[in-house]
Amino acid sequence: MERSYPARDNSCTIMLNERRSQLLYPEEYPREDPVVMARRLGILPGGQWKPLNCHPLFNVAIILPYRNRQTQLTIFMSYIHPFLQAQNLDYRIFVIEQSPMREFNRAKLFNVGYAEATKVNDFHCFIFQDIDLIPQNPDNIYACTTMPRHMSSSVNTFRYNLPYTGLFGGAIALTRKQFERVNGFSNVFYGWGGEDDDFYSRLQSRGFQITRFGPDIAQYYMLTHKKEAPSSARFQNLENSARRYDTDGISNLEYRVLNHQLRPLYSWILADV
Ligand code: NGS
Repeated sequence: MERSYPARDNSCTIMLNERRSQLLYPEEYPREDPVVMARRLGILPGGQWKPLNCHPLFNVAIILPYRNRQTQLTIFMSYIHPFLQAQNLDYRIFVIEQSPMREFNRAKLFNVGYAEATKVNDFHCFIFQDIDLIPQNPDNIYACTTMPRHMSSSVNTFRYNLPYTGLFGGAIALTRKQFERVNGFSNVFYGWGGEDDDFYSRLQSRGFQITRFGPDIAQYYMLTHKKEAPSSARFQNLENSARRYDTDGISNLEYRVLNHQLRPLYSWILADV
């Protein structure tokens, strides 16, 4: 059964439908050769798409930090494009891969994604998310709201419960303005954990309230992987995080782009951070 909201002008409508049951097991989602899939779905090089028969209401950059998770990346891409197209968004997907050697820095890769995306388009909205998280409900719109939104508040690995109120990890949506207002993410969180808590306290310090959709809409399926060992520096970084809000973030972001390619399903950027 399909429902849609009427458009007064030629703005795109957002189709809401009942496809949930088909989407429950993303690991079994049919995978296709990327070139064939891009051609079939009309995706432009670099993973860009927009509806052609109406004016899209949202212009969104999806930023995915990445290292060494090829299978997850493949599953994510084959799943997410049809999902986003059903929402009639104008979107582009950026995969920001961290070069080897240093520990993974998820937050800094988000900052790099923001900086690189901003160079190529005036995106209104940014989704920052992990590639192991698959949105299960097609009504979970990949666009921005007036408040920063925690999108993945209901994940199967937590039995679809929110573990703590201040959790702002997994998948989040912020307008460019909201993101810039808090100076982006901290750059100092190398290794697992804490960077999302730091980001949440940045938002609070600037008076932002966050929002979440209901748990039925915010459902995600987490692709299985080995759990990382938490970083020992994370608590110390969190302790003095307030001192760094203005000086540590997109304001002092330094990195080198080692390589970049417009791949069929996403823009790939290899960065040394
Ligand atoms: C907290 C971490 C967050 C993390 C959250 C959920 O403990 O970075 O767990 O992690 N904070 C610290 O370590 C200070 S999860 O269970 O999803 O892997 O996002």
